[in-house]
Amino acid sequence: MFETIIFEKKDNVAWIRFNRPSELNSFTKKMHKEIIQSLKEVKKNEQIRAVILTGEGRAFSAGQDLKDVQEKLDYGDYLRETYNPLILEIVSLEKPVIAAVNGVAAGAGFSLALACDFRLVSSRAKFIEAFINVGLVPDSGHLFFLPRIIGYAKALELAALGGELSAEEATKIGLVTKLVPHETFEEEVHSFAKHISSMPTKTIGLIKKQMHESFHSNLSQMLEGEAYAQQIAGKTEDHREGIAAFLEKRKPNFKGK
Ligand code: T3D
Repeated sequence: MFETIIFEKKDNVAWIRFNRPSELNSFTKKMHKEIIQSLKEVKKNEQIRAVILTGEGRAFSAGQDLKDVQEKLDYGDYLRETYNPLILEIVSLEKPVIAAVNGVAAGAGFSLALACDFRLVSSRAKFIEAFINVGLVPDSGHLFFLPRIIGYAKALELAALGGELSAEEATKIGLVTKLVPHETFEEEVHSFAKHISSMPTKTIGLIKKQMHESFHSNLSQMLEGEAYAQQIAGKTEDHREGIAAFLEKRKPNFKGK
């Protein structure tokens, strides 16, 4: 069905695998369309309670396909048409999105990992600030997420001066949810996602939404935002199940609704 990605579902978890390994999963227009289409499927399918983005072969993604870029006249228009909708699709999805960074993540590949909610990182992965090497500004939300995740000083240093981070360095500066030995990467990613997908995922979606709101809200607006989200969470089956399980001294069985 898809040409540039593999889309699979297993145990309430969707896997979106970038599938252009000989070009290190660099992004083309077609790939953007297919990733967005699969994320829309994740959004509407109630059985899917978490999604993993990862790469086939040795890379997560080397960013924009540089062979594709030559013919483009206006990069701004291209971003508006491709990367920007993709990043907004990830951020607005009220389900946990996991970047399983299996190998190199460069340029917009790095940006995509930043836009995800959690980053599980193989010991073989590295993050490369490729933009400045080709005279470009980091895009696809890079300048939004990086300072928020690791702080302004380090983010500016990386974005403006370039360079790369090993998986260990990225872990030290707080970029990584979990560093995983490459040999057991796939299993550990799946078990992490399976665990998240058994949590009150509707509430995780609400938390994610409110946390993004916090970036452009004052305290009063956030207090109201939290009250609004709590109103919804308080009416979920998962909340009732959580209370019942506590009182009955058993493990809760959450359904994500
Ligand atoms: O509007 C806009 O379009 C602007 C948006 C820009 C967003 C961006 O992402 S800008 C940054 C683009 N990305 C890069 O500049 C990274 C380019 N790639 C590299 O620097 C290196 O490939 C890596 C450091 C990521 C990995 O190096 P290495 O030595 O492990 O692999 P390699 O030999 O360089 O690459 C293997 C193959 O993948 C090779 O093809 P070949 O020679 O075997 O036929 C190489 O050409 C291809 N490849 C790697 N990256 C890209 C790519 N092909 C197209 N586009 C790529 N980005």
